[in-house]
Amino acid sequence: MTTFVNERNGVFPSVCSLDCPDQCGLLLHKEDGKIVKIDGDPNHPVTKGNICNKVRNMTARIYDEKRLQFPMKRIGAKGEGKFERISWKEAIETITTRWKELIQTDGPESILPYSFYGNMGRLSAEGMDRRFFHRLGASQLDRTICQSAGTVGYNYTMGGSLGIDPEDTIHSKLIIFWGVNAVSTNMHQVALAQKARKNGAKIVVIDVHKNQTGRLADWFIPILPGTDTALALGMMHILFAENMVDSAFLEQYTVGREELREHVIQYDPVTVSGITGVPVEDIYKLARMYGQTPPSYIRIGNGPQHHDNGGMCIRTISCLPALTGQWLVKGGGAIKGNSGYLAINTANLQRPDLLQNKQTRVINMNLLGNALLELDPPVKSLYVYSSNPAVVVPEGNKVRKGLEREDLFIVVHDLFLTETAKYADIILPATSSYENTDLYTSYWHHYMQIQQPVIERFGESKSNTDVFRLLARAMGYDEPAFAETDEEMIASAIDNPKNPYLAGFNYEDLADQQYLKSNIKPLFPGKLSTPSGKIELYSEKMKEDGHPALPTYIPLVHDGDFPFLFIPAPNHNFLNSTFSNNQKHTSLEKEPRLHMNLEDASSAGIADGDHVRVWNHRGECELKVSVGESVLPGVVVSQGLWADTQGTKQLVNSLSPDRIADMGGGATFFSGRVGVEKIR
Ligand SMILES: Nc1nc2c(c(=O)[nH]1)N[C@H]1C(S)=C(S)[C@@H](COP(=O)(O)OP(=O)(O)OC[C@H]3O[C@@H](n4cnc5c(=O)[nH]c(N)nc54)[C@H](O)[C@@H]3O)O[C@H]1N2
Ligand SMILES: Nc1nc2c(c(=O)[nH]1)N[C@H]1C(S)=C(S)[C@@H](COP(=O)(O)OP(=O)(O)OC[C@H]3O[C@@H](n4cnc5c(=O)[nH]c(N)nc54)[C@H](O)[C@@H]3O)O[C@H]1N2
Ligand code: SF4
Ligand SMILES: [Mo]
Repeated sequence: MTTFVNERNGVFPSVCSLDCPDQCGLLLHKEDGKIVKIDGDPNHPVTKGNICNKVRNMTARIYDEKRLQFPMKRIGAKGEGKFERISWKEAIETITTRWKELIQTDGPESILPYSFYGNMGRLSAEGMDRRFFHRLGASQLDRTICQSAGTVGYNYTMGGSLGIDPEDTIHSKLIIFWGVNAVSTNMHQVALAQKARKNGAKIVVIDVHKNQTGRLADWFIPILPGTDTALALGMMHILFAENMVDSAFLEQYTVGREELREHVIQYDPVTVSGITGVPVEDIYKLARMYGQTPPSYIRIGNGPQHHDNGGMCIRTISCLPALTGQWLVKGGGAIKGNSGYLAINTANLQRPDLLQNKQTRVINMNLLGNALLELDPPVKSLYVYSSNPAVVVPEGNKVRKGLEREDLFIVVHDLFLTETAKYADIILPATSSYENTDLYTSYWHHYMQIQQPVIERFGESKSNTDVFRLLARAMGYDEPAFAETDEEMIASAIDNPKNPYLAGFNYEDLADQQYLKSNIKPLFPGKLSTPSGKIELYSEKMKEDGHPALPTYIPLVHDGDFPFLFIPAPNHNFLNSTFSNNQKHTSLEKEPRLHMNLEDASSAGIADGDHVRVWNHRGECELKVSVGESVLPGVVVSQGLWADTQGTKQLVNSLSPDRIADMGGGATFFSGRVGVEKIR
């Protein structure tokens, strides 16, 4: 095992553990045992030494005086935030004693793990934890909060999370950022696009908000939320009508081209303009640009799929490159997500066999509020790690009401006393990723990376894998799966005979080289994992699953008679709710804002800088308004998951719906409606 912990001074390789597609290579500068500076690793083939401000300022977070150092137990009311130090021994005993009782009285499914990718390390996020809860027979969590609707939609068309190599996008001549705030959320894609632009490429941004990404576009196209499917269908209408499709590609590599050609006749530009708010002439201009500018590349973002109709939307957009045959051109095609290339051996890692074929219930993480308040038989214990559900989950008021339940035994493992941790009975301190060994696989670029521990564990903090090893021992689980070291877990996870892109990968090479690129090859010529082996413009499978077989625009669900569609998107200096409790990062971000169109503001008597109440049938927030032209009339946008700095008044998820998207059990954060009024 390699570790740099004992070296007091020097520069050590690392990888960014945050849930961000770029997964940068880092260099940690150590002085006297502490990290004093974090840089990008110039040797990383894609991220090339550049990193974002969030992580440049990461030392302010990992050495924040608020960081948790010891296990604690609650001594105040739930949510109040009063705790007292206890030992690890007492913490583990309290947890496992309660769980053993619950297993006797209520059964193992009364226990629910709740986690996401607060640390993208595969061992931390889905390793020993999964083994443990499988062995216990706990309720299973369906981890649907992020990209699942879009992933399922993309898979109907393309058969897997496979796009192009982002390194090839420097060859693109047209780059469409479609519902992705790439300047904040995928900065190295922007750097590649800028390179392409120097060679003459045009950058088009399609978004509901002219944010920093829209501002750098050659052409920004504002669109009404939840209507992108219609825009893509309008483009198809014109591509077919004006014969800009690649018939040879369609014939060889797709199914359903004739059905699609007939089907899109109804999506004429006038109709599509009425739905999307995009002017007719712009729909023509976009379609012609797309049809006549090879190589064209679409970076498909998470925004359009966080809607009621999000799965179908991504399914539809992902048909476009096939129409123009872009998959055969270097720098042409799309990326929604690329995790398929680095797919590891999850059976080895997560050991679902430890469930012994028990059919335990599965709970959609977007429905946490319902799960805690309404489920029968009830959830009696919640174990939260690598996630902050009190802030990030839709219908936040329901979630927090559920967390308040006196009979719910809550454990939270985190680096900080998050909003969620305030409700815990037991709090466990977590290490930062720089203190652990872990395996990282990007969902955008094609590199696998390793983290070896660089600094000592902070206080008495422990990694996710170590906590689950302790819990397993205290529960009396003696399977060898719980004795494996982190290195053994990485080695067996990399060994995935089912994934040809990882052929030949092994632990030794990874530890030695730090970065390993998957053995990618172009998708075409080749056979996809769709039922037909081709790109499915028409999908029989979708019909079986209850969806229209052809790409179809389905309007958002009616969400009450409130005048505005409310888009609570991520911001630049936080990562979801991470950093919202670090002074350095909040001061960079200043304060949460509500962006509102000038027309709407004037008719409501609201001026720039006013404080407004934003409300609906789910809850309310108080925000400061930015009046301008960055959103269309009828749309309001707030960026960032601000933690509770002023009571619950800035928790935007108090307003977002917990309806489930059309596919993948996905979230619909951006399909809620609100009213806005000035606070006098
Ligand atoms: N700085 C920063 N980086 C991050 C994150 C963060 O919080 N902050 N979060 C990370 C995570 S977990 C993820 S999943 C990714 C997400 O990153 P992105 O893929 O960029 O997704 P979002 O930021 O959710 O939304 C992208 C854009 O979609 C727009 N949008 C909303 N609804 C619609 C619509 O109906 N149509 C169109 N065309 N646009 C729409 C929003 O205005 C926003 O600009 O970023 C990761 N990186
Ligand atoms: N309104 C609105 N809500 C959203 C979104 C949105 O765009 N708008 N985006 C959604 C999306 S895409 C996502 S992915 C989710 C993300 O939601 P979460 O996964 O909850 O993400 P974070 O808020 O970053 O919280 C991660 C937590 O994990 C902790 N953590 C970090 N590393 C470790 C570790 O190694 N061990 C343990 N035990 N803890 C650790 C951090 O300190 C932090 O408190 O939010 C969703 N919520
Ligand atoms: S958050 Fe993203 S851009 Fe910033 S250092 Fe991490 S991987 Fe790189
Ligand atoms: Mo996400």
